[in-house]
Amino acid sequence: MSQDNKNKAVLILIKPDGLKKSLTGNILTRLSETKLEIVAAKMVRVSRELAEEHYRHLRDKPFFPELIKYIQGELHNRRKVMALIYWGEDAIRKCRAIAGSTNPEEAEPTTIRGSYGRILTTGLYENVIHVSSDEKEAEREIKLWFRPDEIIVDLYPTKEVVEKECKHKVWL
Ligand code: DAT
Ligand code: MG
Repeated sequence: MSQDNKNKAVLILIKPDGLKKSLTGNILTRLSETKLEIVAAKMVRVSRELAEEHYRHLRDKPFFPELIKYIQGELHNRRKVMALIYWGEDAIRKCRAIAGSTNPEEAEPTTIRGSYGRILTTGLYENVIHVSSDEKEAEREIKLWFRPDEIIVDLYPTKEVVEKECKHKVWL
């Protein structure tokens, strides 16, 4: 199963600036041009741990502390992101093409980042969405943001565990 999924899954995050600017519909419409399938979606309140793990490859960069604040919504007073998994042939390349370059000033004007991104006076790129950069990162990020039962297809191998005395909420 997982081999069939090679290069097929990608994590998308609509970042707090995208939500604040009411761009959700717009972004989903742009991404629908890819003809990929949405196989998971949710709103997430991003913890510091999740933020730091997600951006761990950038932890030595001078902009890292601000990047963590950004993805946690502290720069936009919107403490949430929308997380989605798109699935289908060549998903990463297709989504990154529509997202545009990391630097919004260098991104093609017709891309999502080129249209809606900006550079803060501090130098941080405020670029509206996250798209996994390659297959390895996609797998790492998807496993970080989603549990297997939140995804409607089997992307990666799973195992069953029985958790005893694990407290969780159920509907009253
Ligand atoms: P991408 O999001 O295109 O995969 P990345 O993983 O290298 O790019 O960086 C993650 C985020 O960090 C990026 O979306 C915006 C910010 N960022 C990256 N490089 C930056 C830089 N040189 N200056 C300011 N912000 C940067
Ligand atoms: Mg990246």
